[in-house]
Amino acid sequence: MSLEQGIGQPSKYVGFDTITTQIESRLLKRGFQFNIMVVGRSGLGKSTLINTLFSSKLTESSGRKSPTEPIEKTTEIKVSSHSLVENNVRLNINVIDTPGFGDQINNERCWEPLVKYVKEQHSQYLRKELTAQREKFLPDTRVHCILYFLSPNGQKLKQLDIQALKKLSEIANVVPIIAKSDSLTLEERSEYKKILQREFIKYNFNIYPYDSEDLYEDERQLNEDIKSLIPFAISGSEQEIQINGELVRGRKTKWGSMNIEDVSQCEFVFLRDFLTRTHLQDLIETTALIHYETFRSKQLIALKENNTNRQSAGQAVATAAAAGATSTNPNGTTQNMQGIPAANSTTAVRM
Ligand SMILES: Nc1nc2c(ncn2[C@@H]2O[C@H](COP(=O)(O)OP(=O)(O)OP(=O)(O)O)[C@@H](O)[C@H]2O)c(=O)[nH]1
Ligand SMILES: [Mg+2]
Repeated sequence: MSLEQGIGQPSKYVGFDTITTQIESRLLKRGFQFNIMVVGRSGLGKSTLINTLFSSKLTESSGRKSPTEPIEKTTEIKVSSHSLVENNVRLNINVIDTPGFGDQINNERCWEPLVKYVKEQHSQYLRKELTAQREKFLPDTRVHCILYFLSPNGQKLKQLDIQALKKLSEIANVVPIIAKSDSLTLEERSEYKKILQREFIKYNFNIYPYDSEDLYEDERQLNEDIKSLIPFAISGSEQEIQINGELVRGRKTKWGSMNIEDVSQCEFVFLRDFLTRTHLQDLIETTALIHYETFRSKQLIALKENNTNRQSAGQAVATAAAAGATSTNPNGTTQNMQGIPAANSTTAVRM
């Protein structure tokens, strides 16, 4: 059988070019899911930034309303779900707010619960995907983006941040940011940025966005521009203040006021545009096609190997039993129906 191929134009209008609108209306009906996690040391403004990013109150930050109020910390992984609508597009956002680390007596491996959380979401998705009668649209709780907060101290990375960044960037899209950048002068900020960019190269972190053969020239250029900006130097604020008679999101101090949306003062707007206007879909897609796919193939290969080992051990037991030897269980591990280890939920997750 031969297959002839050619590109041609139908002699009259057929209408399949409307497929893009058909896809769009279906997607609009379903809405989009975006899961974002904030990670970093205590008190760097994680909860505050999340509220600043999506212009609505999404998480409780510890910003005090009066000096008598105690400073509240985020003490466990908290997931909150929100639905935002803009021009008919519904974006469902899960914000994963995490306890700030670094202030315990022993900070060793304090990022582990976060790594475990990310992997658990992959594992849950895989188990749902493998059930015989799976849902039409699997609920997606996989972490699409991790905003990693770095202290505005102008120094090289500390051991804790090196290890956390290494571990997290292996399993998710990590975007580092310089928190509370209002505490740095513009010169300090640009110097600090260079130090951090050199550190990222030195430690070979897999920082998002990634190079890919599939990118068009303009996308490649955009990614290069973004990479030169990362880590974004940002400030957050939940309050609106008056600057030149206008109400803006900003911070008012004894020395003056700053408008966090003013790009000459901080890079918050670049971060927001990057997350929402240019890379939202890519963050979601990269999570599915790279991070989840890597997890999935590792799990399935391990499962296959396990089954092969079990079979050969079973055969050995049968042979031994036939020969009169005592039998032992060839595999001591507990597995569910598909053999995917159940997510071990010792992490406190409040939904
Ligand atoms: N100067 C300055 N202060 C900020 C900024 N963002 C937040 N803050 C203040 O820093 C304090 C801590 O903010 P949070 O958002 O609760 O910090 P967090 O990282 O969530 O803290 P933990 O949950 O304890 O880890 C609050 O008083 C905020 O008002 C910022 O960009 N600049
Ligand atoms: Mg917090």
